[in-house]
Amino acid sequence: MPVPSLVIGIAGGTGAGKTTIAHEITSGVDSVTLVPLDNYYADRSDTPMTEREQINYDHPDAFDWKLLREHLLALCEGRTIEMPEYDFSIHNRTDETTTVDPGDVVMVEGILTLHDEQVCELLDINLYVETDADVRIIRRIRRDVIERGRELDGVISQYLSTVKPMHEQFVEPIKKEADLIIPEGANDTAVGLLREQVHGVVDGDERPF
Ligand code: UZR
Ligand code: MG
Repeated sequence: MPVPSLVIGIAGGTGAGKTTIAHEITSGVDSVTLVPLDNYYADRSDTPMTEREQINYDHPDAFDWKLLREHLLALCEGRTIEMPEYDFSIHNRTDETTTVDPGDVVMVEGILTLHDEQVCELLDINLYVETDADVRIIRRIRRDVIERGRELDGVISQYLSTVKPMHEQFVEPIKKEADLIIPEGANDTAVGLLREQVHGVVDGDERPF
């Protein structure tokens, strides 16, 4: 299988607009492989549910970096992977995996995408999406309460006890690893410029970076 033309990493706080940016800058590209960092939360099959509920999912240790490195390297070398599938309602991987082929563009997207040095080495473009904390918490509440059916009180206390402090400690400093910082999530100018570059590289133009 051909190797990807471009490998992009997108980091940034919860609710910053990472997933939206990932889709918008690659819209119109024929083959895109999205690698959500959420799918690389560590396997918790041996941890009881009551303990799983207490885990700090915003800390780098919550992720299976080894598997992500292996999978990203495989995709970069043109190999197919069996991607784990994550179920937020059980705070664990499901028993299913998805067979994922390397696309022309590969995008890794998640709060701490730029945390791991070896992952960063495989990326051509490192992006950090920066959106105000008030906007992010509103989006997070909307997503968790309306789409994921969680209790408002639980979402707020999780935000204050782990999401916010971990953001300040680990997510925010990741900006240093970024090539570009995109303000206010999916802003049209930044998305437009990135889309142009992505399409250019996919169409065989010389890389500007
Ligand atoms: P995004 N998360 C959960 O709420 N439950 C889990 O089982 C696993 C992760 C949350 C995680 C983080 N934190 O803020 C968010 N908490 O998913 C990252 N607490 O996802 O980048 O899509 O916002
Ligand atoms: Mg997202």
